[in-house]
Amino acid sequence: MSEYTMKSYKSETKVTWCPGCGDFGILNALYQAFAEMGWDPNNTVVVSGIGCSSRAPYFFDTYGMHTLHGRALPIATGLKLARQDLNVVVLGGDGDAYSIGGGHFLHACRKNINLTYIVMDNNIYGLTKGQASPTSDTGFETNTTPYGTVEKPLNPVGMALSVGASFVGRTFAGKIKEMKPMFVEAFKHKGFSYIDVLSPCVTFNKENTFKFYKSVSEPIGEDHDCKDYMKALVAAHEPDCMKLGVFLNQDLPVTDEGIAGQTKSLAMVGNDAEITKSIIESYS
Ligand SMILES: Cc1ncc(C[n+]2csc(CCOP(=O)(O)OP(=O)(O)O)c2C)c(N)n1
Ligand code: SF4
Ligand SMILES: [Mg+2]
Repeated sequence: MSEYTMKSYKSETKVTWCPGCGDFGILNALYQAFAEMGWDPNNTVVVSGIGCSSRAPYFFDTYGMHTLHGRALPIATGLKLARQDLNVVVLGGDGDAYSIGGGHFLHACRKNINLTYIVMDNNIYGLTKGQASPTSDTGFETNTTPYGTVEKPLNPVGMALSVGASFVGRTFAGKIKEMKPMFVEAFKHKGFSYIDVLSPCVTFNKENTFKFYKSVSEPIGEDHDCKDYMKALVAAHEPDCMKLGVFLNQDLPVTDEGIAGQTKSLAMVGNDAEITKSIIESYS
């Protein structure tokens, strides 16, 4: 039995999200999932970028880093490479993840760093009061698209799969009971685990509501084989609905472990000063 409960991870900082925001449900499921993992708060770091959702580190009584817009993943990657013993969870929004942070997202998937990335996807920029994001639906009217966005939305689950993520899931903030076990599964996964959570912004997005997400989503189904990459791709591109569940969960080589192995063998061939000198010389 873990000595930690949900309360062990809750900070005293007041959660300033709007009443009814989908992010509340995700936060609660995360407290529960941390408790189930039995993670020591002193050994756990929540990293975020910028956005309403990215305020999350303040609400955890763990270590936290509220970083730069779109830069949570590279910072978390550096942290994990330096301190493999830490539990690293990255949180943020769809703008942070898929727009300004899009380049980092695809490389994090590819590199398979041993951390978890949970995106609170509300199809809008919430913090800056309602601009279209990469996941906004075509025709969606926002401050930046007053006549409706003409672009096709990004399919983040399909993208993560296509660039090599080893664990890919999607859930919905309205499914409180389903979020926690999926988060736990992602935390237990060795490598980069990524979950897109449909999370209504009740203030600036009147289209993608709890009712809307419920009507357009359905479970991926118990017969889905999450070791089968091609089946995961097909499910991610289902034209008529958004599938919810774990699309892919595969064991692939993990970069932070690989790098640790290389550093260890370098240390065996010479002392630190010689290695540093040779690195500096290679740049001159
Ligand atoms: C470099 C930089 N560009 C733009 C901004 C302004 N900005 C702050 S948050 C944000 C978008 C937030 O949207 P999202 O990541 O979806 O988070 P949400 O607020 O919806 O949870 C933007 C554009 C910024 N802070 N820094
Ligand atoms: S503006 Fe939207 S995303 Fe931000 S706290 Fe309010 S409901 Fe949530
Ligand atoms: Mg958003």
